[in-house]
Amino acid sequence: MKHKHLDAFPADFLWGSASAAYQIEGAHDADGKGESIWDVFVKKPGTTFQDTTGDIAVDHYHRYLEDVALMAEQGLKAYRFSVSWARIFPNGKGEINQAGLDFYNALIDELVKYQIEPIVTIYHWDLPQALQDEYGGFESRELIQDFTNYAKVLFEAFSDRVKYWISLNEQNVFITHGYLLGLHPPKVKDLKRTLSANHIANLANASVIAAFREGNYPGQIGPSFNFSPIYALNADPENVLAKMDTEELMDFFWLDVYARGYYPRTVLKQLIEQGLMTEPTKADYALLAKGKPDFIGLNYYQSATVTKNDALSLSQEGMQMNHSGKKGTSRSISIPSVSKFTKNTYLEQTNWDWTIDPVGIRSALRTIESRYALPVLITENGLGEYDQFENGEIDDSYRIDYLKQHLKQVQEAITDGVQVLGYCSWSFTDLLSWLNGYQKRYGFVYVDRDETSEKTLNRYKKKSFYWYQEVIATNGASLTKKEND
Ligand code: BGP
Repeated sequence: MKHKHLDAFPADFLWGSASAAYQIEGAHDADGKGESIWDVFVKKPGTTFQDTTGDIAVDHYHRYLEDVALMAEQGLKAYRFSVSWARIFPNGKGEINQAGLDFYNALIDELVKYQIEPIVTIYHWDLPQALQDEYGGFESRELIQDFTNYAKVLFEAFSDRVKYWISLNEQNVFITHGYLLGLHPPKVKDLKRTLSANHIANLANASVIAAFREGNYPGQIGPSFNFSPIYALNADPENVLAKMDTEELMDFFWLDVYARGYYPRTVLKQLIEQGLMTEPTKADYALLAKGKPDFIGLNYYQSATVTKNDALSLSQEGMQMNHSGKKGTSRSISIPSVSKFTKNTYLEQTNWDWTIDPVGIRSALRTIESRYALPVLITENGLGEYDQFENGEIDDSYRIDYLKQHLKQVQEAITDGVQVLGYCSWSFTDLLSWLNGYQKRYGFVYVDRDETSEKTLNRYKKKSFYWYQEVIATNGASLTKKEND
């Protein structure tokens, strides 16, 4: 729909930015921290772009005061970060490492000092290696209790100052990349194991939310989901059906469980018939019912477009992801008997072949509203690009354009009637892009390092830093201001 006038952003809108522990902190073995599955995984040659690791990352662990001062200078209202489980419990459970709690307490205090709302992600992919070794991590139900105990420690320690919690970050990504595609730890490629680990992750997510409710902690909690709206290439009814099948499989397979407590029936039926899943038990359904979130965290980067696929098996060519930043080197996968992913000729792509689709964020917001009627906290959205540091300046006008187009669509969605609590860009400083090294930059703040050297790790404000500063100061009014006003 078209609006004559756009609603203003709510007065308490959380203008934020986001990060994750492994991607920024460094200090991988400092002050009693245990190893995570990422600490171990990245050391195997050939797993990441140019064998980059987060051992030092952008050294946020030692520079958080400087980073938070920059956030305050920009005027951020919220900062989303994750806690490294292995800093709190070096072995995943058992004895607490007080130094780990001290670090996050100090970070939270510093944010609160500047009236920046801390948004804490409890799990952003860095499982303690000890739990992977002991019982296979997400493949064992033992994980549910250990994850809940860890979360409770965070609730007890931080809920006097933290009002927004993210339970799991992108379960759909860490499970599919870790157990189906073999791209993330534990590097498994097995559909049945994927579905089993995924079910356990669902139960762990619900258990943590239930514990939050039982503890009567103030504030709100929900998972962050990597949501790609799915489009049919055209109005061929077979393609439209392929779109429905694909979104049930790729989006509602997770979102329905979070918000409704059960899997989409059509997907579950097929998986049970193929012997890939069993019907969850009554006890599992009871736990899932207790795990309803207060909001959905939306991580939005791109949409996807599909056509029907009559082929019953995977094509020999297989999927290929672009981790090098050489445009056009990715090859998308097809889902046997469901759909084939195809290029959307209306949309441009980044150098890493990610489709740029601002309207897609409005579609994602609208879908969450119409299907679940839950508020949304946008927990990630941003552009990974090469940045040039020239004469002490970084002109990232392309990032400004990307963020501006997306934020305008967020405002359209608010005007449509979607409840949007806030918007966190990805990311505040440049950081390690899991499999893509340091050259794929996302930040408002440039960090002087690359794949081969930590260099100075000095921070420099990009053009987008000042642009977002104005967006926040005007509560979004600058987004729709005429260029020559
Ligand atoms: C999301 C993750 C983030 C971040 C982002 C960008 O999936 O939650 O941690 O990495 O994507 O992705 P990438 O670093 O692969 O470009």
